[in-house]
Amino acid sequence: MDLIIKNGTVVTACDTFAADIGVLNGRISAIADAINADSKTKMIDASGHLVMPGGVDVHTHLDTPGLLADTEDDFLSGTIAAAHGGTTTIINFCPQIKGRGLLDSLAEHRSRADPKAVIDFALHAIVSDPSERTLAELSALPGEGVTSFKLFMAYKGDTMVDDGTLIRVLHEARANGALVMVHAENGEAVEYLRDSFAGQGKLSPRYHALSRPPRVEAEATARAVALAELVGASIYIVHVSCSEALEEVVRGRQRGVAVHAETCAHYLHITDAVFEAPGFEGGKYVFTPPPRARHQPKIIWDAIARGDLEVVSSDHAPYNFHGGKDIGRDDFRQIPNGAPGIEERMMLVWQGVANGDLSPNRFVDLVATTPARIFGLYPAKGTIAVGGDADLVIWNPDVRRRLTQADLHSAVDYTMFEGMEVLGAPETVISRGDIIIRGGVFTGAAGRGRYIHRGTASSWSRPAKLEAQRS
Ligand code: DUC
Ligand code: ZN
Ligand code: ZN
Repeated sequence: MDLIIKNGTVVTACDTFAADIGVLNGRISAIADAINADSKTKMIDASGHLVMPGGVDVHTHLDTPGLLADTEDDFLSGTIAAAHGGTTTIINFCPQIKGRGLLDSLAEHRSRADPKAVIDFALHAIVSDPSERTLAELSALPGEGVTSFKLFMAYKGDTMVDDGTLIRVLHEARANGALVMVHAENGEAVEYLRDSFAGQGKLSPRYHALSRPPRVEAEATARAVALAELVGASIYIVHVSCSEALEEVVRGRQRGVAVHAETCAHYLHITDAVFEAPGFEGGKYVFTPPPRARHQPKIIWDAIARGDLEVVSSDHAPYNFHGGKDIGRDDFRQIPNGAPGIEERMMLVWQGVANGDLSPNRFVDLVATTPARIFGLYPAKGTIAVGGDADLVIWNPDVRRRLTQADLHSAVDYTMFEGMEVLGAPETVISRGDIIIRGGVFTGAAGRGRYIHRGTASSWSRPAKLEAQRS
């Protein structure tokens, strides 16, 4: 064996047990009471620690050009930051380059990622220019390992698509075994509210939130679910932030629609109280959907504990505060939309375990197993099983850490969690058998991360009887 992790407590989405883990050629080759090393085998003593699957973050925006600014992290700084946080796989959104096709955009994005990524990565295709030519390319994407297509129901005049496009893409996705992901906000309603606040001279960051209230998210969520139902397709709602949208997800499932739904770590901790800070501080928290009212995080915590929300991702969209967000100091409409969190994500969700709201197994399910299953990465990723990739995080549940930008590894110049004390943090991170983080030090190399050719969803799908009725 190349590596043995001894004396740890193994935690998967279902089980917790004491075992040693043996690694050979990048894969888990043994899980047993006691595995003995020979003199050439590397050993890690995980006594007093938890050994969990490396995190799977299925919602990141590395190396992404934007209308107002480009994201700060490329695949090097972004994946190093992910690794420091315990994440060993990401799925990044591949933007459709204006005037170019999906396959072409994919090749371009790959060429930027391949030489830099330090952990394994896959891609989702954003469909923002739904010409006939673009739509004709959808069926070719699964052959490239891209089995999920993302559409925006907001951002009028930019990436927003109409219902007709959403229906066509759902149809193509169903035909090709792919999954449609939607940013669910009613873009027309957002435009109306933004214009009306701007017309009254209301231009500070809090109006970003006030122009995107929960009903805007809930209406689009209900519509997306209804359209998926009509087409007989599965759908994945990204970044659910509030009870109103959550209710629409649950209602759809009760009707038998195959609705997957994620939330993001910031909705568990950040509320619209951030807009009470003086000056332009609120600009740091301009992400979409926006920070919600103070009663909402508890609802989101309960939903991830119950399983109504199945995945917690980061939606890492890193724009600098200085020279980025502050372009919109005098007008919230000019603030680049998104925030960093790729490194903080797992520690933020672990606080639910620290507080007794989540079991360690539920934590693993939310941050690794279910995302891997929904997006066709399982069982190579997302669990600890013989034959799976040796992507592991050795977690110290007893360490206390104060989050601060100076200790984090994204290229962005702030964290939304500055000064927050967390209990529990990753100590050693292993990717395909390579120790890439040890004692807070990155020991991997640029370009060692591999592109993952994804399969289709391996989680629950439509019940066979319902499927038969519709075809
Ligand atoms: N939606 C995302 O998913 N990410 C960044 C910005 C946005 O609106
Ligand atoms: Zn979005
Ligand atoms: Zn996003």
